This record gives sequence, C-alpha cells and structure tokens, in this order.
Amino acid sequence: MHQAFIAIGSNLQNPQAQVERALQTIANKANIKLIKASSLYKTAPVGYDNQPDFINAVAQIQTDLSPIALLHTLLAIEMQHGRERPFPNAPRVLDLDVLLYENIEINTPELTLPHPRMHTRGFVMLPLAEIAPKIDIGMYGYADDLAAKCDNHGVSKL
Ligand code: PH2
Ligand code: MG
Ligand code: MG
Repeated sequence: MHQAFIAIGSNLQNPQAQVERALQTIANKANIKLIKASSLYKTAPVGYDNQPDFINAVAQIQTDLSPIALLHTLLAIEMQHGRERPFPNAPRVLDLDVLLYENIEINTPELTLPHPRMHTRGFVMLPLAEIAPKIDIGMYGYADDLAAKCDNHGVSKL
C-alpha cells in the first residue's frame, strides 16, 4: 500500500455536506483506505475571486492504485458527485486533487506531483499541516513550515 494525500474542496450546494460526503465515498472505495481526515476549513476563493467561499479539507489515505489510477478514481468520484467544468476554476460541487503520493515526483500533462501550487495555498497547507506537520513537500520543505509562510488570509477552521 502507498501513502497519499488528497485535497478536497467545494463551494456549491452545501459545501460542508459535499466535503463530508466525499470523505465517506473515499473511505468506502475498495482500493483506498482512509487513514486520517483534517478538520473542515472555511476558505476565501483564491484565483478567481467572484465566487462563494469554499469548504476545504485534506485526507491521508493508503492505496494500491498507481498515481494515475488514483487520479482517475478521484475524477470519477467528482463526476458521481455532480462535478461540472464550464470554465477553468469555476465554482464546483466537488474538487479532489492528488497532493502527494509517497515521495514521487512526476510531471506529465495529466498529473504533476507534488501538486505544483499546494505549498503556496493556505487552504491546502493549513489542513495538511494539521494532520501531517512533518510531511515533506518535495523540494519545498515541511508542511508546518510552509503553512506558516503561505497566505492564510481568509482560512479558518469550522
Ligand atoms: N481551488 C482552486 C482555486 N481556488 N480557492 C479555495 N479557497 N479553495 C479551493 O479549493 C480552490 C481555490 C482550484 O482548484
Ligand atoms: Mg483544485
Ligand atoms: Mg482538481
């Protein structure tokens, strides 16, 4: 089994319920074992501002899926939960991103690991540092150091 971390986000149709339901779905997958889930965080939108606040969380899992198979499984769960993609960074009922998979570094059009923007994002780093403060984010450093450095404006624990 391989250790991985997943970011969960929602800002449509009762985001808190969406994130809780996503954690259930992940926990019930045959090839995924949910090890730990962070608290839920209310977060201001980053990037495209003109949209509702998000609920974000991070999950630690174990899986026998490859990184790409894990990504495809998460995209299938997003679809089952009603994800639509009208334009990049559009509001969404559910976003599931692979953050880390063991210490693997890959860079393909489909998947880059570690997630290329995670270390700068408070909505990822605060929940990640809560459950795995000393996890190594590739070349960037430890989760707790990065969480202290990144922009945490508008990120609060529910
Ligand atoms: N996801 C994005 C872009 N901006 N902002 C917040 N607060 N939470 C997110 O999950 C998020 C975002 C792209 O996936
Ligand atoms: Mg995302
Ligand atoms: Mg995504």
